[in-house]
Amino acid sequence: MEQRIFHAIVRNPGPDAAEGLTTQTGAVPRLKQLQQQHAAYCQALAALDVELIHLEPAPGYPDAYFVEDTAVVTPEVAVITRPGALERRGEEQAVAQMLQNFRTIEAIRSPGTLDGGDVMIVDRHVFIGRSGRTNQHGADQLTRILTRYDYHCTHVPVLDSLHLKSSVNSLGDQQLLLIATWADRPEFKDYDKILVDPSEAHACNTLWLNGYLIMPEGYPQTRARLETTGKPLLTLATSQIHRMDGGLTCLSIRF
Ligand code: CIR
Repeated sequence: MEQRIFHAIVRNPGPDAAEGLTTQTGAVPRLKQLQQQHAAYCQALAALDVELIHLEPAPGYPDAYFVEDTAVVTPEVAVITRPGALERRGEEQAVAQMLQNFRTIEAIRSPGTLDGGDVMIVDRHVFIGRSGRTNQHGADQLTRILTRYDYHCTHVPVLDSLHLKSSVNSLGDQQLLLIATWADRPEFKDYDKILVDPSEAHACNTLWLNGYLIMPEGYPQTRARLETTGKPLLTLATSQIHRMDGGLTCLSIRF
């Protein structure tokens, strides 16, 4: 069943937003265009009846606009993360302060590390990526917390991408969008699947929100496959965000 999203925390990209962590070796992101793409994203969410909560940029934290990594929010609880990249540790503080207005707060503690990009919630089932950012302690702590709220957690080794949600996302109705190389992974055997060709890997990071699918522009093969869902489809430019290893889910915390 779809969870209606009422709020989204977003954080405007600051003047240093193009200087964050990235594994992309191509061109350096253009700051102005990156900020425009972020603004268009915010507008798209607002048009889907989501109330935006804007946090100020965090000086010294160029990746802070990828807010998704700093908290995992369910209808019952907000779990503040301990980001896996040392450079990003501290971004979570302003997010925690804001979320305490909405939810009971829990937190991932040392030696645990966890990025929200490694957490995919599908109804009462939570998939937790064990990645370069999320360690076993972090995954175990989140499992313990969410089990108390009646969620069932599955750990998923992520060896070939930054985060779990770089490679798989929920489309609702028991359907997942996932990278074709993961098609036979046992963790996802109970779901219907739409596969993304590795040549369009970035399109895996499609956001299902209030009945709509929001996908990155420029991925025609994946777009054609997503059209078969019958769900209304929006596309957004993400070229500069992608240069920083980010995608559409990373830019907000939705609840
Ligand atoms: C980082 O490397 O942490 C950022 N440049 C990108 C984070 C993307 N976040 C996400 O996929 N949830």
